[in-house]
Amino acid sequence: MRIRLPLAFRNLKIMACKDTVHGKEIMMRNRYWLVAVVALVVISCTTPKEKKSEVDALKINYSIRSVWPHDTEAFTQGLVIHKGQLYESTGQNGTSWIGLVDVSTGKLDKKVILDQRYFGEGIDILNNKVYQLTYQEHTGFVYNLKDFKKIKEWTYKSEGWGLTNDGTNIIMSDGTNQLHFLDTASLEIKKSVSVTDEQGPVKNLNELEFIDGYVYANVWQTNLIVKINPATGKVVGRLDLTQLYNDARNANPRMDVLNGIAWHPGTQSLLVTGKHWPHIYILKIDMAAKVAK
Ligand SMILES: [Ca+2]
Repeated sequence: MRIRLPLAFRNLKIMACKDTVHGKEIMMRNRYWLVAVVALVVISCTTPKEKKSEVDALKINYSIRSVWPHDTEAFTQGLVIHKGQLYESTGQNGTSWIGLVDVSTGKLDKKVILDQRYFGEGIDILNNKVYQLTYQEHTGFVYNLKDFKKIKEWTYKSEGWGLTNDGTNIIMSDGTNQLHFLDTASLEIKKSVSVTDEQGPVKNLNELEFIDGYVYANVWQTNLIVKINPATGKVVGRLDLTQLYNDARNANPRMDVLNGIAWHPGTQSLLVTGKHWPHIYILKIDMAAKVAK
């Protein structure tokens, strides 16, 4: 790439080379100019690329419809709406529960309180049953939705992170870039899909939500929710919620990462929150896939 220096730079460079009396000074000046020219070349070559990468072709646009309160005591792991009611699961040993959320206060009517040896993770509701994962205990629980009585436990080899369903299968994340599709009766893994984007595997897939044929997953320790084609594992959209993270941090400096996605079919809204966040944000999002299925 040919770099054309500004006229002032070219003239100064010639002046420095003409000075043959103070040789040491010339060397120092030449070094300064070498640094300046290298810096100019670096800036000239990298700035356009950096600007280009800032524009995410997969960006999902959103707007905030409303803001609900959220319990800042809740170390949110799972969020799901079922028949118009909002349920939340929380984590950490000793504070892991499943509750029905009072959306006017954010407080949970606790239905399940896990023994403190379990670190609760994601939940999902399908066919009047509630499914719950634990983090590193390799154990999942199934409850009757009606009374939250435990009806089953199952085990799995991986860690347990997030849950959702596609109407037929339970879909599970485990902190890798894999989505596992479980049979609802046996809870055996029927198939797994590797999630990738332009850069390769997308690891740390966490809380999940199945919306209109796609799996949405928030990526742990980022402000991103990725939209995934479950048939191919390809990421077809990215929702950057840095603005909401900053808003939540300003309201509660003790807050933790983004976690918690629920779809409200009645209002076609996406509910998002995070661990110890003081708010649940109700979003309208652009539902169009950004690339072909
Ligand atoms: Ca969810």
